[in-house]
Amino acid sequence: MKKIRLTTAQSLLKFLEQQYVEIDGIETPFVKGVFGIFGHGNVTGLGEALEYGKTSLTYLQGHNEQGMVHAATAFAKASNRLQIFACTSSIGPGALNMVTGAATATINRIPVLLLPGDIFACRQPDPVLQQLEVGHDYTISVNDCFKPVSRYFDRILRAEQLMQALINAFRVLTDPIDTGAVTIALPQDVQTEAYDFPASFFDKKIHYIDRMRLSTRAVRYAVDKLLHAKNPFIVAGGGVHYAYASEVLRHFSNEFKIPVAETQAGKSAMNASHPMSVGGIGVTGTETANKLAKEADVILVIGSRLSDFTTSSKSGFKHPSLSLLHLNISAMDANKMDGTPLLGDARSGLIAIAEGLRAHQYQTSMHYQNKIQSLRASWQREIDRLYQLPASEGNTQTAVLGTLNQFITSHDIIVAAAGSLPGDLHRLWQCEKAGSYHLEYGFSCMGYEVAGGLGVKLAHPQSEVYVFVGDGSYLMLHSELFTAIQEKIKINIILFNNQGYQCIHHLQRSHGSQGFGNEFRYRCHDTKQLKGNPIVIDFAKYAASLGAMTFHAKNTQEFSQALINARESTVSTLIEVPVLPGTMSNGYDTFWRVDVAECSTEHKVTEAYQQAQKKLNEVKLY
Ligand SMILES: Cc1ncc(C[n+]2csc(CCOP(=O)(O)OP(=O)(O)O)c2C)c(N)n1
Ligand SMILES: [Mg+2]
Repeated sequence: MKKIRLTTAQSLLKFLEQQYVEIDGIETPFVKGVFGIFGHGNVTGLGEALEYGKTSLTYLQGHNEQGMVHAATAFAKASNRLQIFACTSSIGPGALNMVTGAATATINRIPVLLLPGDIFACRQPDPVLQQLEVGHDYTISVNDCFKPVSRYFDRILRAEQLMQALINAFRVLTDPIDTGAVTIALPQDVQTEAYDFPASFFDKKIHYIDRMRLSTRAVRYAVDKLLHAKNPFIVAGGGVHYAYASEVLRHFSNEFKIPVAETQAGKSAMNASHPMSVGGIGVTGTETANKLAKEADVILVIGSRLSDFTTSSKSGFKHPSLSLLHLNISAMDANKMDGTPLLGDARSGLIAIAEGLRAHQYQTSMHYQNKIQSLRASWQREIDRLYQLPASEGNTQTAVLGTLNQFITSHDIIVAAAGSLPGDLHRLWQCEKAGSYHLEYGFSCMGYEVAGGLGVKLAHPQSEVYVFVGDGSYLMLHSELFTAIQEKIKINIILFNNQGYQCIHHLQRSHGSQGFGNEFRYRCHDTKQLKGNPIVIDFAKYAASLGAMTFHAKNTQEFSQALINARESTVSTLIEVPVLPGTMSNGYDTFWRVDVAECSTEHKVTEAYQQAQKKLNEVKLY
């Protein structure tokens, strides 16, 4: 047997280069590169392998470990999970900074390979700098925190273990059902140890992503349910994108005249101008979608995790004899809310169901179609109203979005994650091209936005990328803006400055609070609360100091000009727009369960509690 003598770190990189995925006959090299921040625990291990190993993998320097994992996650999501980045960190805090990123990837079912450094396997330098000492169990290190947030976890205690670990890691990373963060903890001594690896371990390997076809029984069942439906309704989730089913779905809904609503992950599967597109569903959904969902007798959920935001905390689907069908490759998702699983991928499943419906020349009634059109028209009027909402004292958030929606083209990609923007975008944003809307709303992780913009741009260098971010999220984490500047990878940041965590401020005030702890104000001496003057942060100056081209845009005119200048810029840009707090849009025909204190000295809280209790009666229990 031919052998190659390499360190664990060197062999790991050599293996990564040889992994490919293939879907529908198209082959893609799976690992694009490695993000890293060095320290003890990786600099002399993986660091040496990256420097001298003649690897073809791109190395990018990260600037916050969480940020680099978000960038890697956004890259993989924007690559439809066909390409990933690995992330290497030092031990201790460097490693743990990746845990939130790991959870974000896992919850959104996005592959990312994490390679945290770990304490010495030989245990001789003990305790090493940054080592957690667990007196009762010496097998534990901080990296055990990755276990619940990883879809696969391993720790390499001997070089030869790497082979089995990597085979498992790539099984999970390339599995569309099971994918998420994969963590291979690499003790710092083992990274540097050499082993005679069999040469065959480094042969090219293709991971085939075969489409899961619906059984004929399942197709018959779905067709029969839809044929007997009066008000059928489709919910399109992220699975539609991953299965490349957007075109098929657009044809399907048009042919049978079935309305399609989208989850945050599914949005842009339909084009907004499509006559059967009814926009976002659920807590952040449109009035059209939520009204239709309430009355639908058959709901076909395609590729969705069916989170509480989608189901309006299980109060959104109200038909007394509702049939809930799940077209999904994941049995876990397909059984949610006691629905009927249709196990198959979105594209082949829709094609099979369409054949069955076509044979019966099925279409929904004219009455239903007219209703859809009239709801669509009234929602368009609401979008127009919100997109032009004036305010004498400044900009409303929805009007700023209106300007953006007009300026941004279908070749551009928008990125957002947390705060009040995801709600407004899900409700109002009109997109035409699949993949032009990139929202991280599984974890809604503040700090994803800027890093996510970098990841999306790495996947789509030809597109102009626009990051929409609140001041709170930006303050929390924007380190990868520096990475974008360093790498001359241009992203555009639109920073909505409303001086606080305003969506939470809004949420608490609608549940009996006077407003507490959410605005960016100085502490007030009298009340001892954060009720003093607002704190003015010059975000444009702050980003300019990193090398970005920046703009302050006080009004629509300045904003429109800044957008034109930003588009022409070759370096990353940041446009800071002041927006009035509380000018986000509200919910339409929906409910989000946020439990309220059962007893309180404040009567507004007890009132809110009573109201919430009433609403709970509408929630279906499973
Ligand atoms: C990492 C993280 N911490 C806390 C939260 C809870 N949270 C959700 S939105 C939000 C405030 C966001 O503020 P900002 O980015 O300024 O957006 P705005 O609500 O003002 O539009 C908070 C604290 C979160 N989603 N993620
Ligand atoms: Mg804010």
